[in-house]
Amino acid sequence: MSQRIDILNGPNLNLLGVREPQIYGHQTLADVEQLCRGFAKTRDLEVAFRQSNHEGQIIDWIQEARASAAAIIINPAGFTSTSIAILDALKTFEGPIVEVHLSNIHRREAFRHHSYVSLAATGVICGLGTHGYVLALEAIADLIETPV
Ligand code: DHK
Repeated sequence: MSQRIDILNGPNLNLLGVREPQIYGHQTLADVEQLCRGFAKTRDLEVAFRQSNHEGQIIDWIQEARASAAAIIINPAGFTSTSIAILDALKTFEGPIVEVHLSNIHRREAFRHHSYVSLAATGVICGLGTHGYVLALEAIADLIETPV
C-alpha cells in the first residue's frame, strides 16, 4: 500500500504566481501540486496537498497527519517565524518533516531568518523555488525506504 505524504502550505501561498512574482516566481500553487503529484507517482507515494491562511487549520491538519501520513512537507510561509503553536504540533508528529521555502529566506529581511518550524524539521530546503517541493518529496521517499 502506498504511503501518504501531507504537503501543507501556509498563508498567502494561494496567491502564488501573482504575488510578488520576482520573489516567488510565476508558477501557481496548482502547478506546484501537479509537480508534486507527478513525482509522487514515480515513487508510489500518495499526496494530500493543502493550503490554508489560518494557523488553527494547519495545526488541525498536522494533528490529523499523526494518524494518516508517513511524512509532512510544510511551507509555513508567514507562520515560519511566528508560530510556536505550529512548532508544538509538528513536535507531536513522529515521521520525517521537511520545511520548504520557495525563496532563500536568509537573503531576505532579518525577520524571515528565524524559523520556529526548523526546530522540528528533519531537513530544510529554501531558495530553489518550486523545485524545492520535489526535492523534499525525493528526500522523504528515500527516508521512508531507508530511515536514518
Ligand atoms: C513564503 C512566505 O509567504 C514568506 O512569508 C516566507 C516563504 C517565505 C517562501 O519563500 O516560500 O518568509
